[in-house]
Amino acid sequence: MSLRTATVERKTNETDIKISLTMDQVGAQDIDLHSGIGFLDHMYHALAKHAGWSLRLTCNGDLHIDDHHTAEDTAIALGMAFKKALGEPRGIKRFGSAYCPLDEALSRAVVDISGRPFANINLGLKREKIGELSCEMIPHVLESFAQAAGITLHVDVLKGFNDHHRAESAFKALAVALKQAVERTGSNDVPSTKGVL
Ligand SMILES: [Mn+2]
Repeated sequence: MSLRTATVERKTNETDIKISLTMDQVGAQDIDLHSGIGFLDHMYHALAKHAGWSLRLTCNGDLHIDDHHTAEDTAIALGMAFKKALGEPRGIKRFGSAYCPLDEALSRAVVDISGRPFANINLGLKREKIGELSCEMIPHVLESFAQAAGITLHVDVLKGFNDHHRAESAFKALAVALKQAVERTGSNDVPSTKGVL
């Protein structure tokens, strides 16, 4: 079985991003995140940790403007890395779903490694920002990831008073759902009635 790993470099006038992602980590996970936005690093850390990934990310973005390009572009680059690491989706479970709580908050994530990008994200955040990350960017990060990864993604925060908890439980649920969806079945089958994804 080959190790599913990818590196992505994505440079625009707004951001300069380098990512390395390993899905099938053997031994201790190596997670090192420097997006320039602390709370975004915290969310990507939760995602990597609970998906079982090793993930290194650096971003030199135009944070003197605001957080928008950095949040969006790191999510796109991460989605690209996910897709590249996964390669042709053969011999995987394809579907994944998970509920994750964080204290009073509870989130549900459902994924389909479908090859058809779609996201429906309902986080119900009420603050303007968490740390230096605008709350409006948090669902957009998940949408951008799904778009670039070519996956169908539904994420709903079902309960929770604290916005930090709501967001973090959503990323944890996504992590667990993704881990399940990319799990190897031991076959070499394309998990689709169409024979192609
Ligand atoms: Mn936290």
